[in-house]
Amino acid sequence: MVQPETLQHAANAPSAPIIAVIPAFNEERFIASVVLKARRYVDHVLVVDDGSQDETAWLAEAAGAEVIRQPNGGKAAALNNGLAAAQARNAAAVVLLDGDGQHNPNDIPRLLEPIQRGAADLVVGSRFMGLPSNTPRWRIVGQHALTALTNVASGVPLSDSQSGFRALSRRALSLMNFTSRGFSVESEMQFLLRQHNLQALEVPISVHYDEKLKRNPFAHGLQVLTGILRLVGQHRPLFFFGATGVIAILIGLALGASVISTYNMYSSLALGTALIAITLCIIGVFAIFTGIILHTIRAYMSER
Ligand SMILES: Nc1nc2c(ncn2[C@@H]2O[C@H](COP(=O)(O)OP(=O)(O)OP(=O)(O)O)[C@@H](O)[C@H]2O)c(=O)[nH]1
Ligand SMILES: [Mg+2]
Repeated sequence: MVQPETLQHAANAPSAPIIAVIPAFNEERFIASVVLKARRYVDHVLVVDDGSQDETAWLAEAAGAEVIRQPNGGKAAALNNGLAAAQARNAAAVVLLDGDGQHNPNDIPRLLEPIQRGAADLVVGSRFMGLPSNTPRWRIVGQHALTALTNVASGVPLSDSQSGFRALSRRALSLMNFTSRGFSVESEMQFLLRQHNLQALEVPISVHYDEKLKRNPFAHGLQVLTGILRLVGQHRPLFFFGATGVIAILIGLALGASVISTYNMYSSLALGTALIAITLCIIGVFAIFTGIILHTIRAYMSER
């Protein structure tokens, strides 16, 4: 049964509501309790269900959520539509949380607080700020690796770049539109923070990993990794192509030096190595020029 104070909270919803957006795909075991608990802290809950084959949508609605149904397009597409719907409903702030029970809705006020006092545009619930959790150790290693890569690539440091439990200000809501497909969407937010000069903060959250694995963790990690590389090319081409070019040139020069020293010692030319060295230097120069051109185009487009 829906708690009376929950209904009262919804009835008193202000004209600019706080909205929770929950992407959910085949989450019938958890979605109703996540929605009910979230409703204690927000004015409206939007569940984005794209083609679940179970009772996710029905249960979410029965628990008091508005359900957006769409063809399956992955988590990023679900979030894009959920955030657009929240914006259309004039949201003052949005909380993103997962529908699989890993996030604790009781943490929602802690995420919203910095937004409500105007201290941040994006608040990330970090699993690595001291609160206890039963995250398996190997997952922690993977999460730290992806966080380190996202931090270096985006230039925005966070302790947990992969957490899906987040709160967004109205300003962030208007600027977050993801081009990622699937699970690199959290990393993309970090690139967008930098692009739009948004302020980020982290607060501690607890998480629960009691369920068995849903997908191959290596395939999942690889998908996020390729997503991050794509984002670097899109958002920081000078960094991406420039660094690649410099590395290629340095390797080419090292090989070239070894060709010269071999020639000086034995008077014999290592033709194969020399060709590789020259090719690497040419590729390096091209990469740097590509980075400069893409960077210039990007700067020109963002000025318009
Ligand atoms: N609408 C929608 N939701 C999705 C899709 N894929 C994942 N989700 C939801 O996004 C949330 C996070 O997805 P998970 O599969 O739990 O990803 P994760 O938490 O990184 O991985 P685990 O640690 O294995 O749980 C959950 O609520 C999922 O139901 C999708 O294609 N469409
Ligand atoms: Mg999950």
